[in-house]
Amino acid sequence: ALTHFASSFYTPPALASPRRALVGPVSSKNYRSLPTKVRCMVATEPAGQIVWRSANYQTSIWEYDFVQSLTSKYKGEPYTARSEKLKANIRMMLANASKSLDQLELIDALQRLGLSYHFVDEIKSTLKSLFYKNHIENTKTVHDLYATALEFRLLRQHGYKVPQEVFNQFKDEQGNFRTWLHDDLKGMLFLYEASYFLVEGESILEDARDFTTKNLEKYVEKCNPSEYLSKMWWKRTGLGEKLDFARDRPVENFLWTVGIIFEPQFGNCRRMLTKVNSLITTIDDVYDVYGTLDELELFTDAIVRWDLNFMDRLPDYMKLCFFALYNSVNEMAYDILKNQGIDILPYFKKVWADLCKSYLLEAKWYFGGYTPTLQEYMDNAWISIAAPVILVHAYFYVSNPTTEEASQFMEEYADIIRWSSMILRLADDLGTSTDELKRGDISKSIQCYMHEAAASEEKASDHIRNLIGNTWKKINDYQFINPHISQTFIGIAINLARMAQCMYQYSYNALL
Ligand code: 0FV
Ligand code: MN
Ligand code: MN
Ligand code: MN
Ligand code: MN
Repeated sequence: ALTHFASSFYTPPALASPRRALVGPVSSKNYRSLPTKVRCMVATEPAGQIVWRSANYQTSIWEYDFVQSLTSKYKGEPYTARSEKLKANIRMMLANASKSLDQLELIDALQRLGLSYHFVDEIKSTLKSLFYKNHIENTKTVHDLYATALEFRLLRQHGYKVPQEVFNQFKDEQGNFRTWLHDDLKGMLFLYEASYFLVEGESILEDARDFTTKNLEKYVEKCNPSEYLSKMWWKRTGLGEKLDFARDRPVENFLWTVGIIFEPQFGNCRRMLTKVNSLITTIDDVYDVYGTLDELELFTDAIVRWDLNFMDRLPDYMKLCFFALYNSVNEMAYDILKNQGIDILPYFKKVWADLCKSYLLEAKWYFGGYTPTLQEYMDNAWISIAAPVILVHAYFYVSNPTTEEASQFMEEYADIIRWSSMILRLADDLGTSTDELKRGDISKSIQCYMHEAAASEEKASDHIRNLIGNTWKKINDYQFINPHISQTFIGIAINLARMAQCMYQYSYNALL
């Protein structure tokens, strides 16, 4: 009996015995010309017969003639002469370096760049004289940890067995590495690398490796408290794999955050917003694509109550989303409580509940076949685009407000949040509504306006673009009227709107 990977890969009668074609020598040409469908098939036969499968690989894109045609313009003159000149310069630098540390650093750089093979002899003689000076004649020079470790490593790499005891000077009376070394990051890193050149029985180097590993890890954690937590966070939620109807787009979600705030010191904010965006897009798809109205009512209720006890009423796929959202948002709020000492969970809960309520209203419109007026639509849609969720999360990751400032924020910033949200909504509608309607979704701003004003799609799109333009005027004015308000936050709100226009410029469907 033939078993197929998928019934659609049905074997055409003419090739009903594809194994025959493969018995005996088969030229690659014949093999390639077999129809793709046949190659996808697995044949399982009673014992003794051939079982044949194929990975269905594409044929090579590297045609022989193409590979042969590749050349490099860097061959021959003037590049040969230039490279000889540069090599001579390096030899001079190595010979003329006044300090041994300069020589060592140069050798290290050449090795790391993969260029040291040009200077084998020079490097050899430099290290030889260094070894004799420092370890045979024992001319005492005081080195810090970094220089000692660098010299130790390079000499060992090149076959000189420098004794491990050179590191004893960095230990205290009890034989432990001195605690002040913790702050010498560069020294730590170089000692760590040096420690890998140990041989059997060299316990000083073993200790060095443990000591530096522990402290370097601590340092990384201190710089980036959530680095470990966020790494593949998305994979750990399982949402990408388990919810096949939903978007699985962590990279695109990250790209948005780079547009929202790019400066290096806000890396943590970007990591958190990537999580937020991933949760938003997944839950949006639950409401727009997959959930029945009954299920969506239950889900909304569970989110509004923010209560795990309501989870058992949900279907399994919703349990997964609910639990992921609940854990992730609680964890973010916990982070802020721990690091900044304020409890902002109520604000997070509120924006997520508002979002789900706005999603539910849209679902009701959809299942009821209702087309609202543009105004009625927009009163809900600036929330359902999720910008308030994004912006409220962002606020707490870029500022360090007191409890009082935090509660003021929710009122004082309402306008700028609303305008930024409107632009995101309108730009998203311009970019996504055609496909959304095809898929089965509610009327978006364009369609609401077409319905209400009996306008053509073109006229309606113009109207929406006008609304975007008018909203920009308000945003621009806001900065003049409210000079006391956090510039960083206003920057985020503005950038979200700018990013929306950038992302949806050519319709966003290729990305989402
Ligand atoms: C867009 O999806 C979407 F989910 C956005 C813009 C929310 C924020 C997410 C990121 C910034 C990544 P879709 O067009 O399906 O949203 P609607 O609200 O139209 O269903
Ligand atoms: Mn998927
Ligand atoms: Mn959607
Ligand atoms: Mn939606
Ligand atoms: Mn949309």
